[in-house]
Amino acid sequence: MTASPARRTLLRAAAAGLLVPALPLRAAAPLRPGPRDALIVVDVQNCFVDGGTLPVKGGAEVVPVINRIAPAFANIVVTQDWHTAGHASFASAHGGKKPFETTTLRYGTQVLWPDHCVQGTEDAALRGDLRLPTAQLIVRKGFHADVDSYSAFEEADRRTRTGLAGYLKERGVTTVYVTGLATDFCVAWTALDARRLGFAAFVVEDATRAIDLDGSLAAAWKRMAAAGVKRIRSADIAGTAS
Ligand code: VGL
Ligand code: ZN
Repeated sequence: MTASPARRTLLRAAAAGLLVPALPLRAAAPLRPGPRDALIVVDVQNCFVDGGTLPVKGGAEVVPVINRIAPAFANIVVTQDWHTAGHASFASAHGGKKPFETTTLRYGTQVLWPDHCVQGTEDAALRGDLRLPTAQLIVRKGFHADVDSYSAFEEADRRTRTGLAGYLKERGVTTVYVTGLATDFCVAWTALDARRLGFAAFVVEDATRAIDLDGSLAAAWKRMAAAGVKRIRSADIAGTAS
């Protein structure tokens, strides 16, 4: 049987790769974290949820998602934003400046924030409903009075390391799954530094929420995509469906 002209056109288009199936033929294989994978839970603290000093919209909603995926990971690292009182990232430390304005510090442009996550306060405590009994390390960051640190790996001066890369490498970790708050600041900087320091990096989108200052969320996703950070959802991780 010879193909009709219409069918021939269709076959040619298919051969040229012009026909995109309406639905994916199958879902991507589920991700199965193993001994070389680590979950990083960024800044899930009272300060970043409603009632805290720098609340991220929907911030508390990441907790059940993180609790659900955590049992899939043999390695879990938690971070805590941990500022001195009067920290250089606080607007209140710069006469005349208001939160969410910027200033120039020794190392470059710094967004100024409300006073938040001050060391030892209840505001800086991890959320009480986080269930991470197998977490092995808490990295505190932003504790140098004159340097901020969004990233869990390196402070904003881009010189001072937290030691996390060495810790992970020494333990054979090659891939990090980043979750927590906020997508466009501490999560993004952590994922970008992970890539720069030689790790594969996933961001679990539904386990994050953003501040989104002047388009910062879209900009962060763009930078992450360019750096090879993969954007996934918790349901992509095997055995963690809600
Ligand atoms: C963060 C702003 C200031 C964050 C921390 O955890 O994303 N954002 N400090
Ligand atoms: Zn901070």
